[in-house]
Amino acid sequence: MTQLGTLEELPQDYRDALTQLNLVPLWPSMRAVLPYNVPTRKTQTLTWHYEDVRPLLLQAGDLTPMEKAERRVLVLANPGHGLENMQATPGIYLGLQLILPNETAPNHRHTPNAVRIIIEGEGAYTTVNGEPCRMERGDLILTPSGLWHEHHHKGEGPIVWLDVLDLPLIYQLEGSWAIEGQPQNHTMSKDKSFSEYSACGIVPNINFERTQQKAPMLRYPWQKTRQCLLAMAEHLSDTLIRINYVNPENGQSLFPSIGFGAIMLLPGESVTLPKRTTACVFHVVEGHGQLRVDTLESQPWQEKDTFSTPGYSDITLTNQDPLQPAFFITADEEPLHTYLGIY
Ligand code: 1HN
Repeated sequence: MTQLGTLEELPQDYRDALTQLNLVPLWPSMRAVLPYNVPTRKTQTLTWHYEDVRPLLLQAGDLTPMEKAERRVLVLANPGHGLENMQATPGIYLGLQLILPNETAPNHRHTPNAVRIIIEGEGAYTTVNGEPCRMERGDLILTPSGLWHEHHHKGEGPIVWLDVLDLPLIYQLEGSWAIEGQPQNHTMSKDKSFSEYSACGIVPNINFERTQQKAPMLRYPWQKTRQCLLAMAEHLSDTLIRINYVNPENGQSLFPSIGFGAIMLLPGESVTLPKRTTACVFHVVEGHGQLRVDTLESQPWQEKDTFSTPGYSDITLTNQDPLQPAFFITADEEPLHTYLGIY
């Protein structure tokens, strides 16, 4: 392993001549972009504790009316990527969004894909291309690239959810843009998780068509995911209880850019996850415990917290409740890594 030449070793007039022509010598930066054995990761292991963020989010409700926000969000920005870049991981944006009773976040559509994970509140729904998706704790509501979406809140008290978008990726590709729209009309009374996709392996006998749509199912109710994890846990002892959310028509990830999943930890259980190349974010739906990443000091997590972890790291999750299981919803860049052949 030879020591590569540095910028400082080059004569100043040579460096100036390069700069003049928008040229950069590779060798001084070679190891920075191509380190040996393990990639450079800017993603820091970091927990956003909901009890810390919630008061500031509610304060935003007082400070900024919906008309001045369009979307009232506090972004969970990983400082490793620079706060202003709004990245939780290289390709994932996270934000906590607040809507107060009787407010509406106006209709628009855009190129980035989004999923909302509902954290608190009742009585809100997102209308996606005419399909009203009820929002309940732990549900995933999809607004795929290009689909109209607007949020309504008819309940009492605030509604808060976690937005997960592939915005950093689409923005870097210079492909991020939006269109405003008129308020939507509902084309059905409930979303398709109540009808076409209410049960695995069963479809309606009439008016059901296989579809090539990007996301045929827009709402993934938490209660179904939870039941599925509990049922798996009864049959699979000694394995990690983990599921992937998929498109019900083709079994692929919800988006090409971001994969979603859920994990269940048995009471008192501690698991080290299989090491993976992708960074990952975890949202705690239920439970409390500790997170350990590589040699870092353990960090506590509890219900409604969200944390990020870099790829190529050893992640150990411990459920510290002796009686209750813990549940997480996860988002990662696995689909992209697989597509690119780097997973
Ligand atoms: C967006 O459209 C929403 O529709 C939330 O609720 C967060 C962050 C960046 C760009 C678009 C939403 C967003 C966003």
